Amino acid sequence: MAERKGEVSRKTNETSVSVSVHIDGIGTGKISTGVGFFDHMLDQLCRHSLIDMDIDVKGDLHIDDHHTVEDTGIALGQAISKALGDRKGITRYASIDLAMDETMTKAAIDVSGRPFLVWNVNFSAPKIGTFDTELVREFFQALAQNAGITLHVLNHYGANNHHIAETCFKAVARALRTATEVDPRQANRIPSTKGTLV
Ligand SMILES: [Mn+2]
Repeated sequence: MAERKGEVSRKTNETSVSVSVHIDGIGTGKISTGVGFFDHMLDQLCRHSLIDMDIDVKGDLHIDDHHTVEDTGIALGQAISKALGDRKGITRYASIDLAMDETMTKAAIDVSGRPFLVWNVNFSAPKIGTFDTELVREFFQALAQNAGITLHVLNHYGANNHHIAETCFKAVARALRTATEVDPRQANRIPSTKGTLV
């Protein structure tokens, strides 16, 4: 199997984003978006998916974090889709209920080629520090759309908004890890009766 790596550079009037990923990595990389809390969340995504990620973003943070977060999701999704290629051999489906202190969040993924986000997560405050909590959904919407994955995220319960956000990233990371891993029982086959996942 060819190395599952993908690179994307995307430049607009609002942001300049470069992303490279290696699906079969060990969860290391250099992540810098200029938004501290978002870097912390992307570090979780990288570490727990075991997908190596280098992410460098220069965005119009003098306006707010919105364009930076959304465009990172777009470029990261595109890089993952490129790295997966024809998606041959992947496990395809995965889900996890992820606990962190008082919070529990489910992520369920189908690496289907069909972009879809179901988002059932509510925050009790508009901000975590200076970060807008509504941007968590914006990120995953952009990621699902551009990676070509069906993604459901459900927060069962939780009190602390930092924990609620962090469990979303960690749960998606763990589900993405399993769903994109090669299944040795069907390593040379597209996991679809239709014969294609792109
Ligand atoms: Mn944290």
